[in-house]
Amino acid sequence: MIHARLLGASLLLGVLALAGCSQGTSTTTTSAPSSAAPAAPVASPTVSVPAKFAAGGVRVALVRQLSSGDYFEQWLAGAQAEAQALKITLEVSSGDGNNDKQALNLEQAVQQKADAIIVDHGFADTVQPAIKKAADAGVPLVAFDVDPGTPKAVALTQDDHQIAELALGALKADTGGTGDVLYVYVSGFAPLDRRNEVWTQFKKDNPGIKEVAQIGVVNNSTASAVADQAKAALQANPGVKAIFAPYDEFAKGAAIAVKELGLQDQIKIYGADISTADIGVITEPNSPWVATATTDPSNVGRIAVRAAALLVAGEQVGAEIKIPPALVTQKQLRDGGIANIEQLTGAVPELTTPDVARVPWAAP
Ligand code: SR1
Repeated sequence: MIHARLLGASLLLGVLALAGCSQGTSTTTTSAPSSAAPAAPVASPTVSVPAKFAAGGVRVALVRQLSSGDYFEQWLAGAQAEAQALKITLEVSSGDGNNDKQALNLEQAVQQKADAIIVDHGFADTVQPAIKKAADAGVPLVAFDVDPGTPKAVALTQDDHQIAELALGALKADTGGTGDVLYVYVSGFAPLDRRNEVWTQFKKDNPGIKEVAQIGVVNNSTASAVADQAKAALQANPGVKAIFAPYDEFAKGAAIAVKELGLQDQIKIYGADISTADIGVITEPNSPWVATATTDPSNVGRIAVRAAALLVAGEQVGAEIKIPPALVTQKQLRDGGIANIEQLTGAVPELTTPDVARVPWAAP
């Protein structure tokens, strides 16, 4: 902690903010990362471990809106792995899609004195009041994929505009910029809203692209709900040749629908996110899911915990951390014989970003 300031500005690319205390509710977890979390590369720490971390006395509350689905499971596995590496107790709660429950969990986290809070997704109107309370009380905050409404919280995002641009670039290359497209979207989720901004502009820039229908649902079984909606929409719009589904649960649902209708030769899917299960869907014979724009979700979870750790240590962190995605194609996965996330991050090393929110007293 003492020497970290010497390294702060030069080591951290664009990170970090403040300090404090609080806790979440429901499930309490620490260590024991799942097998989905990739091991961190080995390197030497450059400064001594702050006493509170060395003593294992740091508690970080992770307050989630959603927890089901590959993306959220991998993200949590990464956060848990990083917490274990930094000797942080990570106290995890989830609203399970219930925004009032998430707001209550956040209120409780503010009342119970943990050292920092990470808010993972959420709707602005339900989480911002408690975030403001925490920020005013000096609690260090990291807000992932939710507008915290205050510059006192570090806003962590994936580059959602780029995610949409990469996926739509692939869609345009394959369709020649013309054709009927089915769009999957639910408003209110900050990352989906940002991707939607790009889709809106894309349609203006490509008048040959026609959005014939918009579907979408986010719940505990998003993929199967989207599959049902997509089947109905595709039956009503037989000319569709592409589906823009910028969330992996959307893309998985769309793929189920296309396969059940036997339309694999006519329709291609352009998605977002990745998991080992997604790689299986993308690479299976005759799969319509041909491209996905993505970060490594577990890497993003790791970054959230590192940013919180830096704040607890009193380091300055930039107001925004934005993680760049990569485009992953079906061809690339098949040609490279890539069957899981570990192989993917080996083949696409830019998906791992150890210099973002680097903690100088820890091995990266
Ligand atoms: C319901 S919001 C789903 C998105 O959150 C994360 O940003 C993931 O990329 C996912 O697509």
